[in-house]
Amino acid sequence: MSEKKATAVHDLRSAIELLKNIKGEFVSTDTEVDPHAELSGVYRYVGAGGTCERPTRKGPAMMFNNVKGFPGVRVVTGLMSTRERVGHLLDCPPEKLGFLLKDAVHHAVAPVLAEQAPECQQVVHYADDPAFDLRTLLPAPTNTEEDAGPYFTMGMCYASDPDTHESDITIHRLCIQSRDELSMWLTPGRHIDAFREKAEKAGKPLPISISIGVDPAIEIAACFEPPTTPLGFNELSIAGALRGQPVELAQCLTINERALAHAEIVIEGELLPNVRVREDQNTNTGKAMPEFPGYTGEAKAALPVIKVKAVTHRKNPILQTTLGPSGEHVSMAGIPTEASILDMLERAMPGRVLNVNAHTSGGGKLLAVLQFRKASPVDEGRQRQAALIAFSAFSELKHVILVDEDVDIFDTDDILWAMQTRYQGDVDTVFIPGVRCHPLDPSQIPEYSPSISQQGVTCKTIFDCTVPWHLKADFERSKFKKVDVKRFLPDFE
Ligand SMILES: [Mn+2]
Repeated sequence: MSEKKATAVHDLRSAIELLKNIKGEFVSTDTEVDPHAELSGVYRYVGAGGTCERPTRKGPAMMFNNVKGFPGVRVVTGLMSTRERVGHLLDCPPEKLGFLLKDAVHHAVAPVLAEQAPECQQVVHYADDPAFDLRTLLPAPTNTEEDAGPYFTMGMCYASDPDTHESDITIHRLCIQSRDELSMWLTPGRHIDAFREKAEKAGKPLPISISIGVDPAIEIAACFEPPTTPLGFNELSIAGALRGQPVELAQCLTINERALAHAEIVIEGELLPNVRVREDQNTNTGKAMPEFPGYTGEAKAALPVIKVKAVTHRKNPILQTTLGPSGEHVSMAGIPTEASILDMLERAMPGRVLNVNAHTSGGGKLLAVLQFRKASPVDEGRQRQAALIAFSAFSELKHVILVDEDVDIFDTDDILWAMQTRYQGDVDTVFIPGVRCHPLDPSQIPEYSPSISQQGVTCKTIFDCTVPWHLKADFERSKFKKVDVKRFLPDFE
């Protein structure tokens, strides 16, 4: 589907090269940009999309070649901010990406230690050097004027169970707190938090590496969650399956942990036991950074701290970043969500659910649209069972919209058409109140609804926009003649 094969992609630079060869997928600027609020402000207009404040749009990935105060470090953002671009990067039709990832989970290829000297260690900065300062070394963007500080938003955090040595990779929000400290927010239940708690109970620090700027296959694989990837499942093995070759790791220089050998930048550090910081201690803004639901998250009062021991990087490194509410989050969170739902549904009721879209409006987490084919009278009602299974496959899902096989689930107009003509609110809405969901949805608070006992609890809801089986004949779409448009417009695609 692309002029250059995505299988040649093995790191950030080869991914960027691929995009440069596809019309409309990549732009860059040499104009100086301030990483404080300006860089994200620019990309909001250029290509963020997603749940960002309007005006925004679906647009190209963007490289900033001239970052104010940071000569020698470029910043790239929006690499995966459209589903079409992810399709190019993984060499897969956009509507089939969920299936691609589902299959990759079942063909896991474990990572290996790189044989050559790792590219990510071409340049080394040790934190015990008095001149070391994260704040002047790396242009982590402050995404809006009211953020708690500069954030690494695309850090692949890699840590291991202190007892079993099983490893996990996840993306977490990391705020620079001082010359050698980062705060880390771990949503409850995340696997690295389980490792951290174990180490903390033993009074020990937990080694952690943060790899920034890697193959997009790794960035998407890192976003899988249980039950698809249970505790102990190294998500790097999914990236290995996607590329047909193992992800290469590098032994860190100052900690007993590994990092991604082809990363642009690696931060080595330790999660300290029994140390907490207030996320906005340096700015007192009360806010953290823009998050996937389209709102700026509140600064947390007490977060674990990473004491940084070294930063290593490639020559002329590229710092990769993302906007929390952008379409990039939808790709990274949503496509693994689709894979998880498809996987469980295929085992539970093969052939009924044709496809799933973890829709942009929910950041890839809150809303899933299921395309269901009723094949016989007893399939009536099974579409709602499919929705219940989707909630089980991905616990942060809040809403499921069910549509029939003749509705395009990647076309919001078509989804809403189904809701207008194949849905009656009083009989087609199923409420499941009092279920825990994702804490970043601001409506999930007791002040909002008497059925919400605590922040993060919600009313999960099924919107059944499928035609009841016995009425199917009354709901055929108008049948236009099938014609060859190229006879009339030769350039038509
Ligand atoms: Mn995990």
